[in-house]
Amino acid sequence: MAPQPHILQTMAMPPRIAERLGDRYLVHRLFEAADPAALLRAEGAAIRGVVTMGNGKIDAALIDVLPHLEIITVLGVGYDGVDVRHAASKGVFVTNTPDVLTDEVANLGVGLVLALTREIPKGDAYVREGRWLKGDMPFNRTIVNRPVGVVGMGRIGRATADRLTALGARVSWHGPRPKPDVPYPYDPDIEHLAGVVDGLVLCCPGGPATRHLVDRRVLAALGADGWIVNVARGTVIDEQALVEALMARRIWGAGLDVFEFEPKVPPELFELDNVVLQPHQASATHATRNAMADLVVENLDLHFAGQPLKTPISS
Ligand code: 8YV
Repeated sequence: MAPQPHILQTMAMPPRIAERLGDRYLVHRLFEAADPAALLRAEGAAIRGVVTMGNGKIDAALIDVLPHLEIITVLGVGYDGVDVRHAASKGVFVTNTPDVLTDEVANLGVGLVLALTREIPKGDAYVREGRWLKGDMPFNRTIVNRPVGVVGMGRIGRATADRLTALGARVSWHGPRPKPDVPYPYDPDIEHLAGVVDGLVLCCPGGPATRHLVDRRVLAALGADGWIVNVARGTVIDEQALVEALMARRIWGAGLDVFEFEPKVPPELFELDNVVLQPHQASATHATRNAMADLVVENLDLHFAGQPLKTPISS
């Protein structure tokens, strides 16, 4: 029998991963190691595969202490934590989990748009606290027939745009380049887009190319009636600028599933009634996380069987 390939699991993950990796792999759990550096010294040369999460950091230094590494698998569609170029330079494959989470992430994004504009958490508190007995809750905002901007028109952006359209919004979008198959109007300038829509929904990849894409200028263009929803990466927004704009009511509200320094969330946000917060939950349903785990395992199995990968990332 061929020896079991050694796999390094860098972060805590749903039990499905451990169950599915079963007895075919020898899994080393870096996140549980009392001395991670000692684990890497002892086992580094044996490791052939890495399993990490979308927000997991696999940098050049880690890749370099794993001289026989062949594949990095990311449980997530975003792989901004992985130094893909360095991996490629060492002949290491990288895979992610696209498609299986698209609908789920788009659903949460649209859920945040509705929770924010229709003030669902506020309404819940209004009922629980008995305030309804004293009078009706004030009216809230609509997206029906209103302009909404989607930033990033990959799979998740497109699914989000389609859902917003079904709900009655008039969608236009921004990304690095126009796409001929997208039926929504394209705006090459995010600051301009922010100035003509009620709100922006961020669905783009993270990483250096989109770091602080939403900066003070974009927030100023959104204006005091504008809102923003982020299911992309916390790094896409200048978080400090966002907090200041929300506190000063220079923008109307924000629905945030992701943050710049997760799981740390700026405490100022906890005091604000114009934000809806989520702990990076967009793909986190049982069914979708199981499908993501299965895709990670499928890619590993294919690789170690000498077959082409199902969802490779090309750097
Ligand atoms: C997960 C994500 O929260 O897919 C992504 O890029 O951010 C989320 O689906 C994360 O990857 C945990 O695995």
